Amino acid sequence: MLEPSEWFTEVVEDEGSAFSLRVTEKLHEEQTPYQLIQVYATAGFGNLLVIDGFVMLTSRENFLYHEMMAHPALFTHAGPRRVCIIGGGDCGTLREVLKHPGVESVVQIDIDEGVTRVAECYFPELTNANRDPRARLLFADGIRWVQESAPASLDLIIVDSTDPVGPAIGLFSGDFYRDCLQALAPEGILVQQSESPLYHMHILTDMHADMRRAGFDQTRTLFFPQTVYPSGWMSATMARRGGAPLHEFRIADVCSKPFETEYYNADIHQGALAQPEFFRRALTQVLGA
Ligand code: AG3
Repeated sequence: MLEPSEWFTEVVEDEGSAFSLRVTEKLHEEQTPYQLIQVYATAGFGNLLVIDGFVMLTSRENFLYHEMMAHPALFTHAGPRRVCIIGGGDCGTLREVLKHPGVESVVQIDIDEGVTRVAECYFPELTNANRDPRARLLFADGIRWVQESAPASLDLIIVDSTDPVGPAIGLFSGDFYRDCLQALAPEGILVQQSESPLYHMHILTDMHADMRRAGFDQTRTLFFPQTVYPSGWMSATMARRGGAPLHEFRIADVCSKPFETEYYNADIHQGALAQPEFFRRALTQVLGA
């Protein structure tokens, strides 16, 4: 028998599944005005960040998610200079974006300052680029910030949020996508974490449909493994109005990128663009041919 107190478990009731990590110590617990933040030390995955009972990241594998939230979109855009990250308080996505020398400014807007303070303490490898003069950290409502941002002032908007429950719910909506579109410059790209293709097809198809209705005429989902989120399979969805097709990217620049990654490279990017059959069928049904 497992001793339950030694394991952190995230249960997905609807799917009859769960994922557990053996924990050795609870390092932190804090109820912020927005959510419950917990940090555990684990036996095999380094530190574990949990928000409202959902696994956010571990020291060991967060490169998978953070690299795939940042680099494919950055290398799809012809020359991204002005980037904003909605959510992302742990700063893992920010760190990846700052690796791009062509990026001139990154504004990160997370509603909960508590996440960043906890990351500074327990995941310093994610926050150690924060003093980069190109980075600006705001703790505010990202939906309002995008609404109020100057038209055509951004090249890339990355939505690195929690699941579409709690504070993140408004980030999965047509109104938010419309505001993103007005904030994006021509050729600008929106990329958003879009959950598991195995467990959350409805979130994915709704997202594509809502993005199209908001005025983006191209949407494209990237698939990648994610070892600690429900089902182990994750996705991110890009949207753009006009511009080159979203399955084209600066492959030569990826091959000669002046920085290191753990997972991302040109083959991975190409592979992440491959569309599973069930996914293709579901999208055709929702969007038409
Ligand atoms: N953002 C995506 C979290 C999704 C996890 N869902 C879950 N465990 N049910 C993570 C933030 C990392 N920067």
